[in-house]
Amino acid sequence: MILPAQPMDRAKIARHVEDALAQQPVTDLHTHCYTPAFGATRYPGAERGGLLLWGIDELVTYHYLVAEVFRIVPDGRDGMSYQKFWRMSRTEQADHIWKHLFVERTPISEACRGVLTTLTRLGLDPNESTLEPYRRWFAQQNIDQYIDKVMELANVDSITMTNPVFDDEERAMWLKDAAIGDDPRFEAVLRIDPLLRNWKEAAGKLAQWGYDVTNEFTQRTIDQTRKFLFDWIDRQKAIYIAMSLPPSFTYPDPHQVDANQFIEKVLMPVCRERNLPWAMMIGSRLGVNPQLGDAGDMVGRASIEAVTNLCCAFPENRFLVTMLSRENQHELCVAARKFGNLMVFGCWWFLNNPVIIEEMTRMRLELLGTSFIPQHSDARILDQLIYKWDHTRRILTRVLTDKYTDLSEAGFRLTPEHIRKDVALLLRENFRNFLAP
Ligand code: RAT
Ligand code: ZN
Repeated sequence: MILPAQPMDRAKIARHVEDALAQQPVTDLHTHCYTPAFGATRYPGAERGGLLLWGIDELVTYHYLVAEVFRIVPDGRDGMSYQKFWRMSRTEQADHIWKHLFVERTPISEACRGVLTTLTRLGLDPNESTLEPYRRWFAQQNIDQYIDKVMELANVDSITMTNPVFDDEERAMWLKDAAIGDDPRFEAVLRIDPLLRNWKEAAGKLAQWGYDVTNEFTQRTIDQTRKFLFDWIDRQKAIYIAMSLPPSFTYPDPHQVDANQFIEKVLMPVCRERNLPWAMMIGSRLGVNPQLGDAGDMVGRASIEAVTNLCCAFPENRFLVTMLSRENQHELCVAARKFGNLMVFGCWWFLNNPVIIEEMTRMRLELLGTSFIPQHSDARILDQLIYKWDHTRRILTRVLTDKYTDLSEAGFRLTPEHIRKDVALLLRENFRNFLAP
């Protein structure tokens, strides 16, 4: 008779998991951070000098925190109003948020806690009553070296940008000098939401930019829209194409022939020709409260059929998918069991909270083994890479320790090498392999 393996002790498993997670660099597949060539926030003063946002005033005015401060000091109370807030300078907005969310209240929300973790990991005391000491510290940093420091603290080996070609400011920068994206620490992603959210308007823009495109899907329009995508994939050296889509997104859509045509005749062939995945981020209802700006978007439950129909109809294409509603997570996992061309990724936006990350990660491990990408940071402000990955690594430690303990108790001869291999898949290799199968 073969004797069952001696189970590895839980405390020992926890140590191996923690070490493996600390040592494994992350390839962060979705952020809103930019190379310094796009221009950066300037200190002192926290003036926006471009698209790379960093430093204390940006951290504190993150749109997740703007939403939270308007719960404490709502529009119309204590002389505050949406208009007044948006007229304030960035430093005034930051002071207002610091006072109400960090000094007068306990900063217990995940977005508040994130600022604290970031400051602490940078070696600063997060208990100051004003932002001035932090401002002085940030004013001494050189942005180029600071990127290295942040990447080292977060243990991130590559930052994937989001590059919305329909954003006028950003488009102009790429057109002026495509080398703007060339920085070995960053990779680009072609982001094209308007082509599905509003084809007619997007087609009008393409025509303005010199492509011979009309509203109708003639062969000429198809060819020229493809050319537009090829031009921008090449200019940006994009590693995938991304879109954020509303909860109502469906495929095929009986009411939106344009959207079906765009997917079938333009997007899928372009992705196939360039061997690029299409990242669908599904479930964002934009501008539910437009007065809140970026903070005014909402979540909505979406249809999983859109995903399964696409994976089935285009077996030669690859789909990176994240969904915003908690209610969609189980069916998205089940869909991934059916389609090898579907890669589930991240805990997006309102899901990026410990309680939900933990639940989603456990469910994904139980349904998909290690064949998914547990997280992306969605960092809009460079420094957030530190806390987003710190918090995620803590949760992964708990979840993986539990899972390996179960395995060990089931008789599996677990070694530190198994743990290292799995962690590498989850934090880096699954994404890299999906890009280049
Ligand atoms: O998480 C966010 O900051 C959102 O505002 C969005 O940027 C979202 O992640 C997106 O990429 O559309
Ligand atoms: Zn994002």
